[in-house]
Amino acid sequence: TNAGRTSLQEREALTTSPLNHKIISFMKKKSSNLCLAIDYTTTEQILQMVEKAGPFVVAIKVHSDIITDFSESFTQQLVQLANNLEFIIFDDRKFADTGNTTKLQLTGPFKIAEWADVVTTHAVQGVDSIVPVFREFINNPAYRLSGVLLIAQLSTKGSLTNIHEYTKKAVQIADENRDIVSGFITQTRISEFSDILNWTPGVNLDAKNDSTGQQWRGVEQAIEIQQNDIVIVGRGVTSSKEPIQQLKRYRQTAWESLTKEENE
Ligand code: 6AU
Repeated sequence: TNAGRTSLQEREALTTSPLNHKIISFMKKKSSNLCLAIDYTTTEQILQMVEKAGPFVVAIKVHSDIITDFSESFTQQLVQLANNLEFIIFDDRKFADTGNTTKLQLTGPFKIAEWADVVTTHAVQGVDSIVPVFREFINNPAYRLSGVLLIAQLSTKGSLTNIHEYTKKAVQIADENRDIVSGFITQTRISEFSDILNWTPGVNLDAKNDSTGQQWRGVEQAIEIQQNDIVIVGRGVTSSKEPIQQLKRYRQTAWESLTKEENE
């Protein structure tokens, strides 16, 4: 059930993050709480999928470091599509190093801070190596980067984020820095602050796991029971023979789950 869930309207009123305002406006406009993870390795494959999928999602997630022909022309086209089709660009870089190294990675050959709206960071390196670095980029209008998603829980089997107080400590970093941490990567809702959005990977309607540690569950579990906001779907769509048909199926199921209580 969705009992206790803060409605999208309430969240919109609570959040001060311009990024979350943008995301929530896309959610309402598109009736979608879906982020598509496109883990293809060529720019042509990715851009073709983005053109078709863009209208149905609020975010497109890529891994810039798996793209074999990554180029500035690719990110220019991606930005243009994001502006036209109204989705946010998410580079799932998972930073986890000293603040200085993170800074160099954000501006390095991929120039991530210039084209990504949001990136992921681990919490393992500690608050002082995360917050000041991202704040510098996010507050600088020369960069597109406008928020960070903190990894509080991983979807993988045996993940060490389950150990002791790891998640609790990660949540504390986010709660105290909500001007830059706009969301979590998590399996279940973990913060009392309703302005932080909960993005959840590990969703597949037809399979339970892959051969390398990924664990999937359905949309009802992820949204209604575990109280997440945004579903991140990858291979459930991208490995399918009819990806856009599947995308529409995930979008409808996820949106119905999110808005169930409001519609009852
Ligand atoms: O549905 P899949 O397994 O094909 O794709 C899931 C996507 C992949 C992962 O790199 C990513 O989500 N992911 C993350 C993220 C988003 O940070 C964290 C996690 O715990 N599990 C996970 O699968 O692109």
